[in-house]
Amino acid sequence: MTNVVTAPHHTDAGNATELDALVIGAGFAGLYQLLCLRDRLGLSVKALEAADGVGGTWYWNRYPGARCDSESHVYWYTFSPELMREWEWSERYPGQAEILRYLNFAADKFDLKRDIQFNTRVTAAHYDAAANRWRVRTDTGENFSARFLITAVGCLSTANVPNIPGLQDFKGDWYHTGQWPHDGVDFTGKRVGMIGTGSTAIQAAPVIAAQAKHLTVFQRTANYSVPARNVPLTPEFKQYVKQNAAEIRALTHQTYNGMAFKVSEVKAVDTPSEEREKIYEQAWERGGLQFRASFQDMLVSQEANNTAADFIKRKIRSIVKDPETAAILSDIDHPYAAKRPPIDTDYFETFNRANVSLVNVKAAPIECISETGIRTTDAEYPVDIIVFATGFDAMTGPLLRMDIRGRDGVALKEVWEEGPRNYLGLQVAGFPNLFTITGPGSPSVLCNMPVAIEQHVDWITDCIRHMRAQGLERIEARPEAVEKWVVEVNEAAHRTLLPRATHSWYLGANIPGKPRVFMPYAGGLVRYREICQTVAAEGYEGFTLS
Ligand code: N01
Repeated sequence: MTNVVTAPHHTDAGNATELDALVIGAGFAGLYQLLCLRDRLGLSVKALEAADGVGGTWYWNRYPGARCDSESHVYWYTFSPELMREWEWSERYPGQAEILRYLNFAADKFDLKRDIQFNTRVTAAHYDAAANRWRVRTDTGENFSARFLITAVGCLSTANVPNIPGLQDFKGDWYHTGQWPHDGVDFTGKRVGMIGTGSTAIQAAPVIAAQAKHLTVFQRTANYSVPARNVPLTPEFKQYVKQNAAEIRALTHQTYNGMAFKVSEVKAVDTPSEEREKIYEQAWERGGLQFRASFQDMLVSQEANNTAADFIKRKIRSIVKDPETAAILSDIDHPYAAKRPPIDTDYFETFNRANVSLVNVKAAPIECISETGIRTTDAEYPVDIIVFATGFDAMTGPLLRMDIRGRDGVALKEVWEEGPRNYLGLQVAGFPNLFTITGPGSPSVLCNMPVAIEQHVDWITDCIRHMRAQGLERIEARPEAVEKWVVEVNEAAHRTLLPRATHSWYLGANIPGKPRVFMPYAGGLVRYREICQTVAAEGYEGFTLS
């Protein structure tokens, strides 16, 4: 840690709303945390939410084609058998609007909205050591004071609009996919330029192309994608989910990433090529993220990974008719699934449409945005609408945009200057009673998020219950436990091929100036859950409680 600054604490706490706990955010994580603290522990608690409704990610990401990559029967809360019985998904992968309906349904069922203050963004949270309370300030000018502060701010909620010169002069309309207008965007008759080829762009491109006059996709880094094969759920499958909800839940607790499929025990490198091809072909037909579970060694052996990468690249070249476009799309420079692997509905097929073109901005980078279009170093592309599918300042971004300060006014920004440092992804040394749900250093984005979220919320709730039972008022990660955990997170990542995608947002590489640190914990949810359970069982080892 360098340049520790001391800042004044909030002292104007006189008019503050006093609470036992404050939750920041009302998405999947915030809603469940609010419920646990209020209804299970009986605390006075409030959630503050910047949006005017619940939903988090699914409130903001309303871009065309927005849909979850996890299958619906594992993308929900599992803490309430009743809720699982009452809700029924309609498709294999739930769409944005349906997930938002679901989260509203859950919030209403448990009467959570009465304790959520909407249209309220937390701007600062300072720890007051003398009072052992968090002093929280909002953009509405209100003050709150709470013993426990829990961030449920999401991992991908700080939109990244790249700083491309000229944007302010653009005469058309532009949108970031993560801040999409609620009444939609009409692309009819429009020339659209979309920047980016991540999961978002891959979902959006086919839908935009179907409506726009012309879609130009600006690709910097070519990306893999596997067909999603989305379908409406049959009555039989819905029945199966209802009858087996508990077993499905149990399975998601036994897998590396909280999905309901296990990774094959077979190694790609030990499988004859004909047999391997057959397995990939079946996985391609089945569709979805399960493709990466085809072989045990896919994410740890470059040789094994090459077999998957080659298979997908051949698929791209067989789908895309124009050889030059196919070559640019399949010129992928990182191991398969080392960046978050997208799944799609007709993404590569979209490039066979007469109204779609691809621009390789690795070869000729975007230079600026003019009044009428996007200019690269070798051409100008006139567009009426620009869609920034350019991702997020992931994981640390949503935390660091708040002015969070711990003991002695030390800013989280300073402590994390060289990358996130915490214990179990749950607590930062010097920031007592602050918990970060699915923060960096936890499995989070490498998992099916609701499973990772429930694990964190349950752990935090149990911890606070324990403290109250023991008459304890403060929990704080020990610096030496943080040191060890940072090493563990780093080593877990390097046991895999994940850090080899050097431009991925897992590493913070998409944000200029952001430290290159592999942020999520890659050791798997099963191992992580065990570690967290052991820590709690052994009296919260690595934490100081007082
Ligand atoms: O963002 P990304 P995303 N000039 O960062 C490009 C989740 N998600 O919104 O790779 C030109 O992956 C950038 O290029 P490069 C999921 O976890 C989930 O697509 O940096 N291009 C890249 O192509 C996902 O991983 C679902 O070279 C620029 C793209 O923009 C995460 O959200 C659906 C650029 C950004 O890709 C983020 O996905 C969608 C520039 N200046 C997303 N700046 C589900 O289904 C950036 N790019 C649940």
